[in-house]
Amino acid sequence: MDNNLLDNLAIELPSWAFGNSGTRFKVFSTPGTPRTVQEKIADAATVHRFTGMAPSVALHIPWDRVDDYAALGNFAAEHGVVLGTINSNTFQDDDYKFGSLTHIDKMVRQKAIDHHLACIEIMDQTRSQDLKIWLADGTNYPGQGDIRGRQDRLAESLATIYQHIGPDQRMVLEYKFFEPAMYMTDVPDWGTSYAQVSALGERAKVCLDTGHHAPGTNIEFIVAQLLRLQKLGSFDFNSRFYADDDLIVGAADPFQLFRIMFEVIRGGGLESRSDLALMLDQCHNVEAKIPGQIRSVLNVAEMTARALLVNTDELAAAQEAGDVLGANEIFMDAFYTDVRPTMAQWRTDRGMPAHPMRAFAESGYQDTVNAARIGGIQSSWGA
Ligand code: PSV
Ligand code: MN
Repeated sequence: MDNNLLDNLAIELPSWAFGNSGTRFKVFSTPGTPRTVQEKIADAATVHRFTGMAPSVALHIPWDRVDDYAALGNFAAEHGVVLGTINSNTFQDDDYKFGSLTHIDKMVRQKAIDHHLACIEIMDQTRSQDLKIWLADGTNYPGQGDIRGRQDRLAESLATIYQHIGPDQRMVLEYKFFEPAMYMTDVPDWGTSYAQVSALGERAKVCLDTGHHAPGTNIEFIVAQLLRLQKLGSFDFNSRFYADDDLIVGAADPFQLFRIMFEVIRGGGLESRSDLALMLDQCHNVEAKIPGQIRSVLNVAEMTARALLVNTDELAAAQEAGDVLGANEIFMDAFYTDVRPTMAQWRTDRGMPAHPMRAFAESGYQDTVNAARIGGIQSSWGA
């Protein structure tokens, strides 16, 4: 495999990772938590400064609403990053209790559609490529809703939104098999997302959030299949032990991340012509947020570097020869290789700190923002 592909690795950071978050039991606050979207962008830019691999920041609307998005884009550029994916939010308004794009009431559906059109207008100003749609739509009890009717309404709503997606823009539809709806969700799996986006056109693709699968799901298979079909638009990376835990990517299962990155590379997802977007979608409930994001970027980079070590010629030969254990050993040899020293050198060669976690800790950035960000309301869910 081509080691230069590591130079193409770009990981988008979610603005909400820098705000406070928690479980339904408690949201803890942290010193230095951003109060504004500008402060979130400044923190994201800091992650990029220390890793060189996080050049863009995703926004969530309305959490990151501002009056002047072009000015926000300039602010980001001054900090060395760009604004990325615009995430819509139709899950925190009372009108959406029984759904948004699938709602039985046409007025509510229209309200949800209008929100997405407003997001597209923001994308025009921020020059964002992707509109990411995740819906909390679904039902809690068998019989509560007409599954088929909800699919039909979803298709109609998405088609209306898609008509407004510009030639340089894309729509990505994220799936999730549970939560907040517990009996069924309207976009539960990659098959449903694929069916819905395929009906729309080329610029509609699937978003794969690694935390949105049942335990034991072979996620790398889904990656391989969607890349093969040219329908994998983006990732929301995170890791999970139990449910949609939104923990640091690669923390729970580094081997799974390795396997996913192997298929990304195999499917051309790191080639310069690829438009596959790699994004984090995480919450840092108890750990420090900026180092949490640095760690996440490093985890993706390290598993990518390991996946690039797989000797694919030897692997293909072993596969062709039916050498089961030989093929497995080639794969595992790459996974077990510690790439941290070579990654440190790779960074030094590019004028980056060899050890980003250490360099950030020594930089004093956290102390500075802790002292500066006194007063105001810390960003959190819904703010
Ligand atoms: C839903 O669980 C999700 O993964 C979606 O991507 C949302 O936009 C994100 O979390 C933040 O709530
Ligand atoms: Mn997500």
